[in-house]
Amino acid sequence: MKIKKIGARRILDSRKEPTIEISVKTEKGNFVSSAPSGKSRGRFEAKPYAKSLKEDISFLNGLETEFKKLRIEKFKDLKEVEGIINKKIGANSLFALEASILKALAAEQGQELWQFLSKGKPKKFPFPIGNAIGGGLHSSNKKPDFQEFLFISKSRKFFDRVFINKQAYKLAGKIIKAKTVNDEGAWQTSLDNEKILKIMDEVRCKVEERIGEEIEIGVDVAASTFFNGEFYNYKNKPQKLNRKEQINYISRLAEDYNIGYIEDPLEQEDFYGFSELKNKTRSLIVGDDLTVTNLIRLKKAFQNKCISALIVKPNQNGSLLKVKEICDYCKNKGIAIVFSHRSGETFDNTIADLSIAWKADFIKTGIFGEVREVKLNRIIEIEKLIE
Ligand code: 2PG
Ligand code: MG
Repeated sequence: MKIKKIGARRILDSRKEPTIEISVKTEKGNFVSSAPSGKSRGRFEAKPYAKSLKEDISFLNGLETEFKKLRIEKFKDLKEVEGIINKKIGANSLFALEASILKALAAEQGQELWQFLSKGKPKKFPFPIGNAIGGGLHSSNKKPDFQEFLFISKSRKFFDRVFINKQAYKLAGKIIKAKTVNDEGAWQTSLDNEKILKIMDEVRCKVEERIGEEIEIGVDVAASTFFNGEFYNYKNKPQKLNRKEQINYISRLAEDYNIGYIEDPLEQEDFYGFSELKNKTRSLIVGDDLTVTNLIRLKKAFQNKCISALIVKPNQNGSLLKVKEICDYCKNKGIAIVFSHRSGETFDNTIADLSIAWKADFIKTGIFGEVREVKLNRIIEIEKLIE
């Protein structure tokens, strides 16, 4: 495949904050991708831009001659692209660039992106993890300390899973009499963690009773966002917990409210705390800020038996070659893969195709709001296509 032109520009994400969009022009057309951006960003995640968005854009727009010389035919040829880039742009820019190139490559072969990146038809579809009630850095005013209260429908078909998560979301909103949503489309409330968990558990039981299908509840504690270096400093309700107390608190909540999925229950440097908690509970213990889509941190988390699932945010890393390596490592070691959106999103649906191609177990991409739904709808479209 020959690249005719690369165009980088600034667009606004769902939070109206600037992000990067990159188009790759080939004989087959123009292929566009954009990168999202996080708010509760892990301290160890790769920088979104080398120096600034503006400088990444002008660097990319100046590479026309180098890209014109390239011949790329397969996924592994992204190595050539990364050679040209030579670490001169940040993770957001690299992700958007590689995603556009892969879309162009797939089109060159008359394939969908997920098809190009995998062999054969998908045998399974990820379980969608939907943010129903929000707190922490993603919400405003008096709010719960945990960042996300999640529903995970375990229905057989992806289409039904999305529908059931939405039913649970609506019911939860009704019970808490929610009026506003946060930047991820999750309901905002001033209730505390435990009151919300009680309601989530109630909704779970009602939905299971009505629909006759299993639905799980989960939380993203995002514990680093309220850890002050010594204590977990809760504001609603106020409590200061040390490491040991935090582990006991989370494992008690998991037991009392049947929480099946717990993301970032401890701060991003406490590998041993993660493994202590994992020993104490049957819930899935998920690394996000701990592991930041980075193979070295993932290996450390595996060696210390910290996690049973990994959040994969491609723009936390940038290189899709590395993201694939991370997915392969997880498959090898029996760690579940959770592809994830960011709180500031765009209409790009690349993660939907990646989650299918690289056999993710879950996809966390919200319930409500167009930028979230495009990703779910893309997977529904793939499911219909192969039926
Ligand atoms: C998270 C994400 C997405 P952010 O912590 O899992 O929900 O948040 O994009 O702000 O990092
Ligand atoms: Mg998280």
